[in-house]
Amino acid sequence: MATTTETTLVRGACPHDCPDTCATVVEVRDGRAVGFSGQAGHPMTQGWLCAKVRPYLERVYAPDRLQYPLRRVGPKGADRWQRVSWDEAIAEITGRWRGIIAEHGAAAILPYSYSGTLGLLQLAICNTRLWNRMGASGLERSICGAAAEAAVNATLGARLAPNPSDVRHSRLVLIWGHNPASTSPHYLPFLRQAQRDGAHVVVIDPRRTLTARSADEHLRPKPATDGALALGLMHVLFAEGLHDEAWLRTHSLGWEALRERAGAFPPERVAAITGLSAETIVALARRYGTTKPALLKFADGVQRHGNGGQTARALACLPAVVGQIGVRGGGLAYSTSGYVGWDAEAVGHASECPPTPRSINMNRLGAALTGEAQDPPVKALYVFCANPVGATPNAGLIVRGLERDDLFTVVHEQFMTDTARHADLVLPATTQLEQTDLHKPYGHRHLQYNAPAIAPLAEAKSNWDVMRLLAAGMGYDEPWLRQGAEEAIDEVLNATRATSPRLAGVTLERLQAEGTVPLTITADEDVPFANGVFPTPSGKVELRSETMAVRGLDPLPDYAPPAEFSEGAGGRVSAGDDEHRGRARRDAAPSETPKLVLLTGAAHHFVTTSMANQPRLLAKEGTPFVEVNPADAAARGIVHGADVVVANGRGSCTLRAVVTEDVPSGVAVAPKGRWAKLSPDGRNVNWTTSDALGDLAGQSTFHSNLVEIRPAR
Ligand SMILES: Nc1nc2c(c(=O)[nH]1)N[C@H]1C(S)=C(S)[C@@H](COP(=O)(O)OP(=O)(O)OC[C@H]3O[C@@H](n4cnc5c(=O)[nH]c(N)nc54)[C@H](O)[C@@H]3O)O[C@H]1N2
Ligand SMILES: Nc1nc2c(c(=O)[nH]1)N[C@H]1C(S)=C(S)[C@@H](COP(=O)(O)OP(=O)(O)OC[C@H]3O[C@@H](n4cnc5c(=O)[nH]c(N)nc54)[C@H](O)[C@@H]3O)O[C@H]1N2
Ligand code: SF4
Ligand SMILES: [Mo]
Repeated sequence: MATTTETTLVRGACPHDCPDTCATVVEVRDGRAVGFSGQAGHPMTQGWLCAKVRPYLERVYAPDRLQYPLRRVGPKGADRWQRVSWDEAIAEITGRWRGIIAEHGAAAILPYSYSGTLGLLQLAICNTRLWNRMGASGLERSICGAAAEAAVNATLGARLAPNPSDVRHSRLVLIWGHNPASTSPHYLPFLRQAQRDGAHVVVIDPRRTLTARSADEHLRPKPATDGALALGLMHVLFAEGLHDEAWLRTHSLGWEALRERAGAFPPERVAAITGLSAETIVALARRYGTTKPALLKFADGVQRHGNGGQTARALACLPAVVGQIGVRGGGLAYSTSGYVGWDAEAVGHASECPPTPRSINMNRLGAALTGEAQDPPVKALYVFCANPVGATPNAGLIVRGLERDDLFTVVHEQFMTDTARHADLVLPATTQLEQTDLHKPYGHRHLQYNAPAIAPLAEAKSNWDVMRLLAAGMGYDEPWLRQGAEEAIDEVLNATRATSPRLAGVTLERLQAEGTVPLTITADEDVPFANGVFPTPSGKVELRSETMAVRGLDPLPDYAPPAEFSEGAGGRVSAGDDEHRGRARRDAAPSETPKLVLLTGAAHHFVTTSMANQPRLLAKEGTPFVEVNPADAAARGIVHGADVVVANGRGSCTLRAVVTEDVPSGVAVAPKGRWAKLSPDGRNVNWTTSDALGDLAGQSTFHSNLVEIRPAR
């Protein structure tokens, strides 16, 4: 007789670096996850998951999931391993760390993590507590959106954004250097509805992206010229009296200085810089000045340039010029992460710890490992929730650093990534189905609790469980290094709620019972800044920003091309690394044709390198490719479907040429995320990307990347 086993449903959160922070439901039978879906009725998720996360159970139960701690037996990077016990692994790590601390100090230990999960416990708390207690080197987390975050904060005082569904009130939507059809897919149904109701959608992106395909208008400026375009629009708005002077007088600081700055950007000059026609620029300005409500939506891709900080400043100022801040259906949609900030002391307990001895910019990891970090040099690296060899610029230099015999590297991972394979010890990590967490989104305003649905696979452990073992192994006995998962989350929640009215009534019990809990946003706050409160130093929108001036930066938005475009690619390969530079230079053959700007934004089926090893998603994404315009292909003898070498002074990789009008002449596109070890020549685009820092907040500059492309022999 057949027995019916009971199915339980467990609510969770998608952990990935994505503004949608979907609410998930795991169906569990006999301790095994048998179903995975999006929660019906959730205001953002609306019952469906994106193409990349829908097959999540294939990831959870993948045959190549790491199951046991592994110790390297061959040379570094040779991928030869021996299984060890957790006790042995923890004893070895803490023993090595104690020796390094005794000889060099704890600053010689560098934790490196970023966005494998965005959870409060498994990321934020794990980023801080153990390392603060130890006095390890800090990490400057500026690989993604640091410049835009700083620019938006300086201009408006906080990163607040409209409810995504409020786009239905918009009559005009500018989607600027942002590709939500791939990177925030749950925004698209709201946008489509707005379009059906008559909103005009303009996408501003050099590439014809999935988002651009369904826009009403697609403008294709040259890369990194958006600051000039925004100032050019302001020029026309002010010159034609389309600015909202009454609003500017009441709510902003420095609008006359901005008007003067914009005066230097007449349409003809901006046309020469951006490659758009002067008529197009004037037409867009008039449309933006006369169609209301008008929403400007951007994300982080557009600011990953040497001048990205000033670009983001110009974009953040634009809605104020037309008086569209605080208007339903108008405004700036960048991020909702400013509604609540977790209480930093509860997260990291820094006040009970030694001061952080120094901070290393994560974009400079390769340089740091090969000589830039001195006194002490980095002697130990602990990587979790990140895959720097695949995702961090100037990857060739990172690999050289990881090959150092005197560097002790531990990687805590779900899979044997490009980074893990260079480790001395690899520790198996749980997936989101096997761990507890709390998620605060950056694209909407609902908290999402993630309850564990199944037991950890084999010997996998969560980040927090490993942190607790490491703390115990180091002999640290602070209670906040021993808490259970729920206890740690509860501590931060309570501390944050004590000062943040937006968490009023939000308790752990309620999160566990309801899964999804909206932030408490009062009616006068529902449209960001409608109450006229701007938490800047002046209490106004700072078009002229004192915060920027204090940092020694231009207080007004401006445009200058990124250094890469004037110095040439590879001009900034890390100082003192002549051998690497020489080798990389040889990879870049001398060429008669001008270099192309290589943009490496999001792939549709991966989140950076996460999922880029899942066979069915790889099949959908196809062979690693680079898109080249037909004119550029012809000039270089490049044939559609043939292999090409993409190279500059930093390094090279081999990709399949896709010859297409989807990219304009002068620009090439090869989406990020490919695993080097699954690529034709064992390298990905980040062998070419620059580790130079941008103009604000130590920002990465992935897209300011000049390359040569030639047929592979
Ligand atoms: N499917 C998928 N979704 C993702 C991710 C992913 O890897 N895959 N990554 C996640 C992460 S980590 C992030 S930060 C977000 C990023 O989200 P987005 O910012 O939307 O994504 P990107 O593709 O990085 O960049 C957006 C667009 O910027 C364009 N761009 C580059 N340079 C310029 C420029 O100079 N001017 C203009 N106008 N446009 C330019 C690119 O062509 C690209 O289409 O997405 C998240 N979501
Ligand atoms: N060329 C180029 N490169 C880029 C960008 C670009 O535009 N162009 N964009 C950059 C951006 S925006 C970002 S945000 C970064 C992202 O860079 P990373 O944060 O390094 O992101 P991923 O490459 O997705 O690697 C995350 C890793 O974490 C692991 N992981 C997932 N969950 C857990 C967990 O719970 N515990 C542990 N221990 N591990 C876990 C995953 O298996 C995965 O290997 O990439 C950057 N890289
Ligand atoms: S990656 Fe984004 S869209 Fe996909 S399930 Fe996760 S949160 Fe939702
Ligand atoms: Mo990112």
